[in-house]
Amino acid sequence: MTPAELVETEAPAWPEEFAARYRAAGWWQGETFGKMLRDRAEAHPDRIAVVDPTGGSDGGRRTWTYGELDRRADRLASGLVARGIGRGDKVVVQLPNVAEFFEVIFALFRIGALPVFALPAHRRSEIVYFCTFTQAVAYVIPAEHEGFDYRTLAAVVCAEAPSLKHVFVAGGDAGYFEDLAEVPAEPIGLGGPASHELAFLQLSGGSTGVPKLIPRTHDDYIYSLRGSNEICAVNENSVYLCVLPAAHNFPLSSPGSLGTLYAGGRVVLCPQPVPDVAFRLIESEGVTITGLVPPLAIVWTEAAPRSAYDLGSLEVLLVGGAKFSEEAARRVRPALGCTLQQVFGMAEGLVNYTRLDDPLETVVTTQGRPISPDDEIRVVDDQDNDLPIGSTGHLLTRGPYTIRGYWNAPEHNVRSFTEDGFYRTGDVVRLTESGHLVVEGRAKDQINRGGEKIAAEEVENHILAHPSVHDANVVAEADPYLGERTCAYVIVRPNTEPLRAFDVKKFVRDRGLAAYKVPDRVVFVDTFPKTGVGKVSKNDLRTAAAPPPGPGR
Ligand code: OOB
Repeated sequence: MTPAELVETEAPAWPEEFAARYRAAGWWQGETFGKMLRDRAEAHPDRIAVVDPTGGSDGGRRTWTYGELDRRADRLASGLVARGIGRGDKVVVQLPNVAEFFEVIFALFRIGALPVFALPAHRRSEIVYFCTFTQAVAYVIPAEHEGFDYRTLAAVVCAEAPSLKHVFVAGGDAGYFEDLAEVPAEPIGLGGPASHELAFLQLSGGSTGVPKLIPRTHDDYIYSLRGSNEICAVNENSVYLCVLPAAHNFPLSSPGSLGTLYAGGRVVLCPQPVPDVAFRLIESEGVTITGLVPPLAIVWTEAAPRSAYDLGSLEVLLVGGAKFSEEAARRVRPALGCTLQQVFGMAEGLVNYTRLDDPLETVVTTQGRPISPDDEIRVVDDQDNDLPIGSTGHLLTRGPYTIRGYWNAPEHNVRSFTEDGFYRTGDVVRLTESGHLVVEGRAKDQINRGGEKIAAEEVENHILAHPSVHDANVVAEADPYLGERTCAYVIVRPNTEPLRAFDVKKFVRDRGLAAYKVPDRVVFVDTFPKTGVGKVSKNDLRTAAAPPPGPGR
């Protein structure tokens, strides 16, 4: 099978009857990302598309117009094709918030090669998995970021992922690898993908041992951008500050940097999320809209009244990724002077927003309502029976930008989707009379650490690899800043070396797991509480984790 054919078969598509409906309704308009950038560049070549405040050769401000981003994408695409990268090939992209992120992804979109979006925090364990699972042919990294040398990581990854033929380094000394700046070549005509084909693979927050990959098409993702732009009033005058890691679905598309580029607006990349850096950029770049996870929103809200920077240009603050408390939500406008929009979204698709004209009570007490009239929402009990409005239950959803299955994961798909194609979100919600959703909890075995998702099973598997560990369970415990943090309960094997919490954390870190997945607290126990049928009761462990951190920390 050719890579292009694989693209069609590895990802469950929408049944034709649904696809036809979504086209007829005007949700899917046959646009691709490659064409979208070309159209904007032709319409307004000199308008600024991307501002990278520290990306210049002297570390100063660098801007790319739409015309320049378009030319760069064409030239890079051509150079990548010359290196054998073609349609359907996977390329793991692990870049921080730098302008090259957009050059790389639009070049790949033009070729019809698929970016696999990794986060800067990912390390050997995650990256090797993404590369081997997708048979990626290339890996794009910065030389260094936040004191970490990605070239060293790439050397290890290359040794373990034989499919990798290229490592491209964006910015800094490429060392043993290829400098991304030397790849571009004279543009060649590229056919590009069709709008119903896959655009990229996004990462799922995950609740299983290894992360699942989310196949998004041009049609479905661009619809989510258009819908988000309308709801958040993003237009050509918008200036979006990309604070969260650019590859994450929230800052990428809700409405995020891609929504802003779709609208012909300006994306400003924020190198660090701290108020001092972000507030300076809001003032100097005239930022109108940005998106934050709740812990950052709280820090910004506390810092703003004392800040000397003028935040007057900021019109909208989106907060999502984890539950934003009503109390914190109420403080946004008084402190930052802007309108709050809560966002409850998922990389698998469905995104809910409170609307700009919703009453304040709705904005501070709900997580919004879906983008599309064709987003189908079901709230069900444990047996999949629909519950009346106002009852709390499991959220199932289906719609024009929600995937019908994970990439290349038939056995997971049976569990994660109903037979008629509803995605089991794992979220426990309540629907209000006005059609807004309130997130009440979670049924999936995941920790939401301030918006960063951690699959308990993935961490447990790493802890279990320790020779002195008999058994391990990882659960969420309350954290005043992050909302949740991780607590690992560990049973040590008899007659082995004594273990300290530090040893467990170091062991997990040394196995190449992203730092945010390393347990915040490790507690040694003799047994785990059991449910009536003899399974480990994670609920009881969560309750046990409730007291403030003790000596195990
Ligand atoms: C966003 O996407 P993911 O894929 O990292 O995580 C999705 C999960 C949801 O299933 C839910 O459990 C949780 O994150 N979540 C929220 C939430 N927003 C996301 N839980 C409570 N309240 C919220 N407002 O996190 C994401 C994707 C697009 C836009 C916004 C967030």
